[in-house]
Amino acid sequence: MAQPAPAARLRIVGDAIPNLPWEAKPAGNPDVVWRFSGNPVIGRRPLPDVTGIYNSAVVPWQGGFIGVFRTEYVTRMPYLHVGRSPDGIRWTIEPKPLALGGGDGVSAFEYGYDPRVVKLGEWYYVLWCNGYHGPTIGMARTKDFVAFEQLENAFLPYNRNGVLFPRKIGGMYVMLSRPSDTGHTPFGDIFISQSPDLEFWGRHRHVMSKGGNWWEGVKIGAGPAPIETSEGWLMIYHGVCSTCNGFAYQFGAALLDLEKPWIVKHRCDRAILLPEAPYETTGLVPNVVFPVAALCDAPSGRIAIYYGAADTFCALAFCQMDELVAYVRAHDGQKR
Ligand code: BMA
Repeated sequence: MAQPAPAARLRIVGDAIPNLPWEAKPAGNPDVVWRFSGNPVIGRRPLPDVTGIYNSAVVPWQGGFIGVFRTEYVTRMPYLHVGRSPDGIRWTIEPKPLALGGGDGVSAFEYGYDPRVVKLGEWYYVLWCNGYHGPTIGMARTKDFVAFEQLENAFLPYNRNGVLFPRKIGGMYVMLSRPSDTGHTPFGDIFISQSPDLEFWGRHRHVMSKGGNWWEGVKIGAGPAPIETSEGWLMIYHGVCSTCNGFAYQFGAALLDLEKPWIVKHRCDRAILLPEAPYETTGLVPNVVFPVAALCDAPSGRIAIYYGAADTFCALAFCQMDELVAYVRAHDGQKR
């Protein structure tokens, strides 16, 4: 199969994050994504009555970092807590869940997990898997990470992995998601929807199917907010396969068309991070790496990926944008 021509000089749209948590790739490491040597950044039993904090979203904030963290209690119910860090590595997590106000109360909050945080204009939008007669996509917005105004749920149940693009496209807000059912089932393609106002969503289109490759044969779900580059939107996602010991989760990567992001330009045929480290293979759910946030220092192309490990820990991995984009193009399996 003919390989695409090498990318011209890559342009990344985004801010500078000079204090991005970062560690250079260890000499001799052949992989395109590498782990932080200080992992996990949040370990077991981080708060009283909490089994673990994982699958959590981080953004730069006032010279440091802030985030919304999936905090799982000893009841095994997940809630959302705000956390703060001077360096993106040492975290102080608030002991109580964030308080949602606003709305008419109908969207409710039964439980919340797998948050994403996206800055769009003056607001930080928080999306999460919201318990509302089954999982759907909950949304709130904040300017200060103290007061959170809850918005309407984006979709009917059941849906997971709601991920907002960091800018409007064609004048519309755009969200990736995975229509689902009530359980952990083989039901899992990525779709895209558009909205003029972040309340009414339509123009639902298919983006990518599960099963492009064995490692993502069961389901796929969008991870961090896509990053805009001259080669398209970089979408890091999770791909799930079935083993004789249950599901295993790994990272995948694809490039979506800039103006029509339901068109997949390139899709990497192999996983870019697999569960291998002890904190990824041992925990409440073994063999899970689940990417949730990717901070990119646009001038240097350095990317720090926050991911959940084994449904127990928060961990960090790194990659370099130009290297990752070249890797995705070089290993495009042509599956969509
Ligand atoms: C998914 C979600 C994630 C979790 C993963 C592995 O369905 O519940 O939060 O990390 O399963 O258990």
